[in-house]
Amino acid sequence: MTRVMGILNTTPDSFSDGGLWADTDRAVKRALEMVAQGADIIDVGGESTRPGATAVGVQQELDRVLPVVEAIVAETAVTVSVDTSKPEVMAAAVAAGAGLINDVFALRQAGALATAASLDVPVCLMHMQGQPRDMQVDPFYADVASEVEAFLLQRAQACEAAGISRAHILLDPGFGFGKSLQHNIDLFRALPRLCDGDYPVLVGMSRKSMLGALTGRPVEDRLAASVAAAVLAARHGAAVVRVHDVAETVDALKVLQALETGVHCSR
Ligand code: 7PM
Repeated sequence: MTRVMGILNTTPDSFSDGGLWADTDRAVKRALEMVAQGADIIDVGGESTRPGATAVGVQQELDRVLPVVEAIVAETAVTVSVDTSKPEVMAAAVAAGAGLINDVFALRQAGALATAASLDVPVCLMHMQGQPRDMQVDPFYADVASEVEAFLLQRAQACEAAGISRAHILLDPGFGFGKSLQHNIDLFRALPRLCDGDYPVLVGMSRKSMLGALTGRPVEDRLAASVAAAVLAARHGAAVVRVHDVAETVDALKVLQALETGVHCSR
């Protein structure tokens, strides 16, 4: 079955001022809740790489991410993913027990590729056109599916040349990262081909603006749209879906699995 990666935000809660400890405690509780709901991977991010986010310094990202990674690893057997582009954060998070590096820059930042290769954990390579600050200004492709695939295969080659084993590479088309609504749709429809290649594919569409554009709903009302997208991505061959709503996605994937294969888990 397609595995579920739960998204964990470690940015400070703007409504409370309990400081780093309170933010860490809240994030760890949310991670444990997603594990109980069936998440296979918890993606811990310090927001430095989010589109439109203000850049976060290395120390600040370490302060947010490391205590959370340490606590999740101490309390569960779940795979912890670190969502970062900074080599210092990759190294420290893996030393703290993280088992996957999720980099929206696909290890293109200085030092990232060599550091990731030295850490011997799987890596997720995501496609993005441009930089988070300006990527949605005027995205252009002659053929989005072919260009994204070519980029991802080129980054996978660079990883293998740096010593990362083929079995440790995941590819991600990067929905919403330098793509118009039509680009995202065209890319999604090409998923069966991408997923049929040599690498497992991760798909992240949860609550994204393309789902807002398709449904007319604000971000807090995109649950049904997100679950529908996750199910169809799984149907197209995605190995992992990255989601906010773990319980609902796990239910939907169980139904897909049972109705498609005839095999159901009796409980
Ligand atoms: C604002 C806009 C905040 C967009 C957060 C986001 C992906 C990712 C993100 C993805 C992988 C979000 C995005 N998206 N990593 N990180 N794939 N591998 O919606 O699609 O979570 S940040």
